[in-house]
Amino acid sequence: MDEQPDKGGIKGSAKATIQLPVAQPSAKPASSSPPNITTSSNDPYKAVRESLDLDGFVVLSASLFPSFDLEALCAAAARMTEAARSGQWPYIRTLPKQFPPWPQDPSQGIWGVQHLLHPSNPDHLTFAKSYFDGELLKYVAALIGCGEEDLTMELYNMLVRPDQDFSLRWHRDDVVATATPEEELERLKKPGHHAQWNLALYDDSSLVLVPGSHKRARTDTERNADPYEAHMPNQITVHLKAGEVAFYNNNILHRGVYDSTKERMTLHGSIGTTLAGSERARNVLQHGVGEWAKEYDFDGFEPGMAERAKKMREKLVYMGSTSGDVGFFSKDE
Ligand SMILES: O=C(O)CCC(=O)C(=O)O
Ligand SMILES: [Fe+2]
Repeated sequence: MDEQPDKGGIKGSAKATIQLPVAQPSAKPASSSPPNITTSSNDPYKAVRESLDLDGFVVLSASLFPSFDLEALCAAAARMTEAARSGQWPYIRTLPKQFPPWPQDPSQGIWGVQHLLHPSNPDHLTFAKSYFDGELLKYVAALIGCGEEDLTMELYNMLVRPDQDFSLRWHRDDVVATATPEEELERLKKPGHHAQWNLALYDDSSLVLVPGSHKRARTDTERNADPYEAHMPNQITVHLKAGEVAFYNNNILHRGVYDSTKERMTLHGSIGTTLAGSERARNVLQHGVGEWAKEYDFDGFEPGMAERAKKMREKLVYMGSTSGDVGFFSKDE
């Protein structure tokens, strides 16, 4: 039963989680995610931003998002995963590839399902309700440091249990492994201009990261470590209970470690801002979202959400139409 999603609400068990305005102390072992809320602010959005800036990740309790319909999301996620595994949904992350583009052949198994908001997905509206959720967007704008009117639609994908154990190497999403320390720092000191999150529909302990590494170049140990090093100094595993949301800086040093015996359906989203100009174009458009965003319709949305979503979609379409050929972050890996 512990793999069933909960319904939000205040949860005494959400140890590593922000229960704003006061964090719960952690009773988990040191290798778990620590309680990383700073309580210097009474403004919950600001407090979450401080934690993200300091540690490079922050875990939010399910109780902060009461409008997420976890039951509907779980049912839709199960249908999508089934379609993806059986070759009926072509947008997939396939083993053993780490980065886009992924071949559309699921025969070696999948670890992700792409484009949950694609208009041809019969469940796209269910996913859209969580992506364009009013409260989520407030956190996203606060974390990016922009107004809600500046938000840009980006990606909504799902990370799922592979059929065999699989892992991603240590990486930063937008700094290549061959970067010199100077190049790393140069990139890391620029604002990220987006927010990225994992919303777990089942308990999920797949994301491993080194807190604070989003602000510094790799140490010699990190640089020279095996790409799949199981015990990087100071690494932690982010433990999410179903319904919890982890925001993380996508340039934190991190990896995914996937257990084929444990169900995983974790919604993996990102939202950007017009402040980014064309900086986010490659990271976003390499996933192919530019190809269908234009066709996205808002039938069935409640009016407030439709209005927000339309504005966010327009900005994505604009980015696609002005960016030309963006290429890929790491095409052959
Ligand atoms: O599985 C995860 O949560 C992390 C995935 C990841 O690092 C990536 O897709 O770049
Ligand atoms: Fe990543």
